[in-house]
This record gives sequence, C-alpha cells and structure tokens, in this order.
Amino acid sequence: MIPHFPPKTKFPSLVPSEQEKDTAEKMAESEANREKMDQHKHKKTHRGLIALTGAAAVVAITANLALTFIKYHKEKKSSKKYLAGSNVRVNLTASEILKLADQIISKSNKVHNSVASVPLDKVTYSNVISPLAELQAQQFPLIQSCVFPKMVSTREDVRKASAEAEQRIDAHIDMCSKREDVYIVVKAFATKGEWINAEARSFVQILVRDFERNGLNLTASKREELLRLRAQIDELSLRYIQNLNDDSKFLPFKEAELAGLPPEFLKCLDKSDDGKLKIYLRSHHVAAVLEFCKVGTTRRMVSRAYGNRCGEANLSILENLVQQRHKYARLLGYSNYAEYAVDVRMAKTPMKVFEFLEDLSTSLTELAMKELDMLKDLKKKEEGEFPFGIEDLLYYVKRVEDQNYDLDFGELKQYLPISLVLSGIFKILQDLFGLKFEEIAGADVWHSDVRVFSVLDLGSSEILGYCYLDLFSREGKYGHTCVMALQNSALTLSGEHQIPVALLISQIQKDGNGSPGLLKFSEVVGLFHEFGHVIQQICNRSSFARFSGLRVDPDFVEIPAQLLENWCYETFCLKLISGFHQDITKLIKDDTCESIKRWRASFSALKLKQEILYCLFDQIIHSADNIDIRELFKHLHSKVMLGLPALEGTNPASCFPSSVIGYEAACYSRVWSEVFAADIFASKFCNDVNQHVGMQFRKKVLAPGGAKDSIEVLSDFLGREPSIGAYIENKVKYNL
Ligand SMILES: *[C@@H]1O[C@H](CO)[C@@H](O)[C@H](O)[C@H]1NC(C)=O
Ligand SMILES: *[C@@H]1O[C@H](CO)[C@@H](O)[C@H](O)[C@H]1NC(C)=O
Ligand SMILES: *[C@@H]1O[C@H](CO)[C@@H](O)[C@H](O)[C@H]1NC(C)=O
Ligand SMILES: CC(=O)N[C@H]1CO[C@H](CO)[C@@H](O)[C@@H]1O
Ligand SMILES: [Zn+2]
Repeated sequence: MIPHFPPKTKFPSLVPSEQEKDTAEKMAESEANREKMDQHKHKKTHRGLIALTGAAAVVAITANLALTFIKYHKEKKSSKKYLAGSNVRVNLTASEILKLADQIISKSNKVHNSVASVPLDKVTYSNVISPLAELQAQQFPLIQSCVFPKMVSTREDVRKASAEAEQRIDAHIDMCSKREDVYIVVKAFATKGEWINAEARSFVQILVRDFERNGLNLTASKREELLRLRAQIDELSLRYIQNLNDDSKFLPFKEAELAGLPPEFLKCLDKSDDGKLKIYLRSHHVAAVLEFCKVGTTRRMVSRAYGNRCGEANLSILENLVQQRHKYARLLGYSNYAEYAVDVRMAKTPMKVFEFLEDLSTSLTELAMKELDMLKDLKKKEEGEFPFGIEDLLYYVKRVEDQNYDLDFGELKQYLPISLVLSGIFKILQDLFGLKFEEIAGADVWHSDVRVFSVLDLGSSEILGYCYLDLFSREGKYGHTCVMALQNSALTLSGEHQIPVALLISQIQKDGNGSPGLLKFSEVVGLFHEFGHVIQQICNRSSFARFSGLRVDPDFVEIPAQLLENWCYETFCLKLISGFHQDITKLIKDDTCESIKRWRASFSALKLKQEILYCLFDQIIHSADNIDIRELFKHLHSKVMLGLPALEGTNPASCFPSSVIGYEAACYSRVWSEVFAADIFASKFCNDVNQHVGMQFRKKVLAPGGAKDSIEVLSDFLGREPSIGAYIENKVKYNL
C-alpha cells in the first residue's frame, strides 16, 4: 500500500487505485481469512491509505508461560535494555520463532480445551471468560513477536520462519474461531448474562458475535453450505482479479498523439514494429496519459480501453459474486450482503450509509458545479467545442492547478529534513495531547536504524506505552507503511495493567550518503497519519486485549489518523516542522503555507463526487438483488457527476476492482472517516493548540475500550452527533 500520495482524493475510475497494486498481496489471504484479517489489518481505499497490521490474532497462553519468556528474555539479553512491561521479543532467530509459535499454539489449545470442558450448568465469568481474555492479552505480544519479523527482519531465513509461523498461527486461530464446543460454553455464559461491567458485557457479546458470524449457531447442513459459498466467493474473486491483472493489452500511438507527456516518460516506452509507442493498460501508464496528454482523443481511447479491460464476460463474474455474497449473508440471518458487512461498523446499517453519501453528494453539488465550469471553460479555450468528458477531468485539473498554485513540491522538500519533522511531531503530540516521547537508548532492536521510545503522560510521568519506529526503506523490508500493534492494553488477572506497544513501519529513503534526508510533503502527511494510529494504540485503556487495540470498528479506526493529517495544512504546524536544510532558521514561507492549504481543497468537490459515485454503486449492488449493474452505473454516473455521462464502452466491472477485494459494501468507509475527522478538527481544534481539548480527546475518544458504540464515543466528545457540516464549510472556504 503506497501511502499517502497525493494526499488528496484520487479519481477512482480513471486513475487506477493504489489498491489495485496491492491486489496480489490481498488475494494471498483467502476471503475467509480476510474476514478475520480485516479486523486487524486495514487498508484504506483509493488513495494511499494505510495498512495497519496486527498480524495474527488472538490465542492463548497461561501466565507461567509468559513469565518463562520474560525470564529467558532477561537472562539472555542482559546486556540489552529490557522494556519494563513489554512482552514483545525482538530479533529472534528463525528457530526461536518457530518454537515460540508451536508453544503458543499448544498453550492455546490447552486453554480452549479447558474452557470447552466446563459443564454448561457451571459456567461462570472466571472459568469461561477470564481464561479466554487472559489468553488473548498474554499471547498477543508473543504472536506479534513471531509475525512482525516477516516484515522487517534483515535475514531471509528469519522472514521465512516468521511467515511460516504466521501461517501456523492463523490456521490455528481459524480453527479456534470455528470450535463449536467453545462457542456453546461461551454462549451459555452470555445467556446467563452475569456481567461484571459494561466493558465485559461488550467483550462477551463480541466473542459470541464472532462465532456466529462464522455460522456456529447454524445447523450442520447450513454451516456446510456457508463453507461452500465461501469457497466459491474466494474462487470468483481470484478469477476476477487475475483477469484484471493478466490483461496485458496495450494501445499503440504515434509520438504526436502523445503530445504533452514528459520526454523522460516517452523515452521509456516500448515500441511496436511500426515504430509506434506502446501504452499499456497499467496504472502508471494510464495515469500519466490522463494527466499530461494534450490530445483529447488519446485520453478518451486510453480511458475507454482501461475501463473495459476484461470485456463483457467479466461483468458476469461480478454479478455472480454479488449473488453468492447475498446468499452468504442470508444464511447468517441478514437480508442482504450490505447489512452483513455494515453491521459491525460505526454506520451500522446500509440506510445510514446511503443517507450519509446522499447528503454529502448533495451538499457538494454547487461547489462541484463551479469547479466543473472552470474546467469546461479551459477545455473550450484549448480544444474548441468538443464536449467535456469524464476522461478530461484529470488533465484539466492538473492544468488549472499548475496555473493557480505556485507550489513547487521539490522546493518544499528542501524545508523538510526528517529530524525536524519528527521532533515537530513529538512537540505537537506533547502540546496537544500531553504525550511525551522519550527515546530509550540501547534497547533490543532488529536493525540499527530502529528507534524505541517510551511514551509518557506529561502530567504524571506514568509510562503509557512504547513505540518502535522503523522508518527507512531497506532491502527485504515490507514495502508499505503501516502501524502494527505489538502489545495491547489489558487488565490482567493479577490486576496489573498491561501497556500497549506500537510499531510504525515506513519506507523513507535515505539520501545519497546514507544519512536520513529530506521528506516529501506527502511523506510528512503520511507520518502524521501513522502517528494518529500510534497514539490511538498507546492511549487505549481497554481492559481486554481482544486481538488488537487497532482492531476496532473499521469505520472508526481511521478517524484519529485522518484527524492528525489536518495539522499538516496549518501554518503554525508547518513552521514548527520545517527549516531549510542548509539553514534551519529559514522556515517555510507564509504564502507557501497558504498555497498548500488551498491546494488541498482544489477540485476536491469533484473528486469526492467521483469517489461517492463508486461508494454508492458498491452499496447499492450489495443491498439489492437483480440489479442491472451496467444500467445502474450509467444512471449513477450522470446523476452524481453533474450530468457527465459514463464513458461509452466502459464497464463498471473493469473500473471497479475494489468491490471484490475486501471492501465490498464498505467503500464508503474512507470518506466517512475523513468527513468525521474534519468535523472533529474544525469544531474542536481549529488551528489552535489547546491541550484541554486534546486531553478530552485522549480521555473520551482514544482511551475507551470496546464498551461503547463509536458514534456514542464521538458524540460524547463533540457534544452532539458527528455531522458533515464542518467538512463542507471547509471545502467552500478554501476552494478557489
Ligand atoms: C444466529 O445468530 C445471528 C446473530 O446473532 C442471529 O441473527 C440469527 O438469528 C441466529 N440464528 C439462529 C438459527 O439462531
Ligand atoms: C540480532 O541477532 C543477531 C544474532 O542472532 C545478532 O548478530 C545481531 O547483531 C542482532 N541485531 C541487533 C540489531 O541487535
Ligand atoms: C481499545 O482496544 C480495545 C480492544 O482491542 C478495542 O475494543 C477498543 O475499541 C479500542 N479503543 C479505541 C478508542 O481505539
Ligand atoms: C469469463 C472470463 O473470464 N472472461 C474474460 C475476463 O477477462 C479476461 C482478460 O481480459 C479474458 O481473458 C476472459 O475471457
Ligand atoms: Zn490509516
């Protein structure tokens, strides 16, 4: 997942989404697994959103096993600094990883067996729920210790062992999540309903819900049917994606037909026998043509071919997929797939999603119309009377932006040395949220670039958690940016509070001399985003580890991250994190700051409308039967896109890969979290650093466990329900 560039919404239909590049990786997980994976590994749609991995999930361990590990850890690594309260083990060898994985599995089996053996008339909180909760809390850091080396280790044998361990652990977890004997006991306790407190109740409900979403309350024959459907859905998804990926078609063009594209780009293109240049229907080729090519007919041809990559036939795969998903959801007691998908999210019902999308779309219409008129005028000047089409969008947006913004991102980068940006981020987190990052020298790590911090509460100096930063790219390292929970907040049986540990992985390039260099603006935005996830993990005060602190409601988990992005566009913040690299007393200029802010808003209404179009399409096909997918797309296109028709000859199955690869009926989620993050920012933080508000945010939004609904949590903080108002106002204010 290439994160955050550009930090603005992309045009999903025309520019292939980042998501697409990630397809292979995604499909590596079967869809059955993905259900589970989704909850701890989330990836944003469309733009470079992030992967948050919490690798494998829950299992179990007894206290004495954890203690053995700690002792072992202390003795063997006595020269290294031991992080008090962290059970995360770093820099394990390949054989240690595999051994640990097997120990984890065997302990987990023991605990599950023991829970399963409790007679149904003897179930209590302490013989059913506590052992499972304790197991999750204690095993999570050990599981992560097995799994994260896959992403960051410098040694191939370690990465392999780690991948192998992950497979074994995932298979084990999958098996546990389908254990009927355990389900029956848990359900018996849930039915008795003797709750210790609201958080415990919600924990038990989630345990039951997870089992039931796996079909455990169905009859054997229905459960079999469920498995069969699941396999079919996986197989169809795979075919669909393979078809898109395998399409190696290209279009040949004369050089004149590609006027406007950068010469460096043209130089790299393959040539056909008759000397024409080949444009492959691959994202980077297509994006370049749509953004730079002056020739309208070329843009249209490329756009149409890209939007019809797999031809008519694959439309039927999509139709078939949607039907199987509906059947799957109905077996589980939902009336359609969207209901099933949205049920576990903040939005709760497809109806709420529709309302949200419709409201947003309507509120953006006026602004989008103004933006579109501007583009139409420019096209008329440049190309005469040809009607403006959807394939012209990117090109003219780029032209207007070049004319209107004096923003040179290469120049901007000179003002963003990583050391300043990082200390600026720490300063902001301290001033805003009362969080102090203190580096720990000499802690155990897996590479000399990795830095470890304790995160303290500024007021009390209490250690809230730890954070590992592994920022620079290197060979063999995971190619994306993400935050991974390594240990979660939990209250242990002995009454101790286990503190959270987070790992931030990014791909920043060192400069030519191998020293930490300068950051692109997009990378700065990316770092702010990731730190939003870090503080969400570190500030969590839940009593239950439940798989991962970042395994929260997927509509909610991006909100803190999106919230932090907002500061990147504030003048005071830009000044705080910047300094010309050869003379750091020279800060970014005021008018550059102003341009950045306006640039963020430019054409955002149109871009968002286009994203909304896909979200609506996704939600509708997953909410109803017998939809004529092609007609629906045409209809929605002109309705949402201010009368611009869908390009003749394109087919929604080709331009909409995300609907089948893990986001079905949930595409809205990215827009959702961006809008509500903007609401929080505008109504509570403005551009002022106010620690009182920041502490309230920590206390009311970041700290709670899973006891409350996300909507309730936000309403409590805002003093009202979250709304789209602030987001729209901001767009209007900073638009051209
Ligand atoms: C199974 O559980 C789901 C979710 O709790 C519920 O909607 C459904 O009615 C249950 N089905 C049966 C057969 O009990
Ligand atoms: C990790 O462990 C290996 C030996 O297993 C050791 O050679 C290496 O120096 C360690 N790396 C770090 C960064 O401590
Ligand atoms: C804190 O972690 C718990 C357990 O994973 C989760 O249920 C809860 O939603 C998290 N809270 C926040 C605010 O992220
Ligand atoms: C049914 C099917 O798979 N149809 C087509 C999907 O797209 C690929 C790639 O273009 C074609 O080869 C298939 O025939
Ligand atoms: Zn994120």
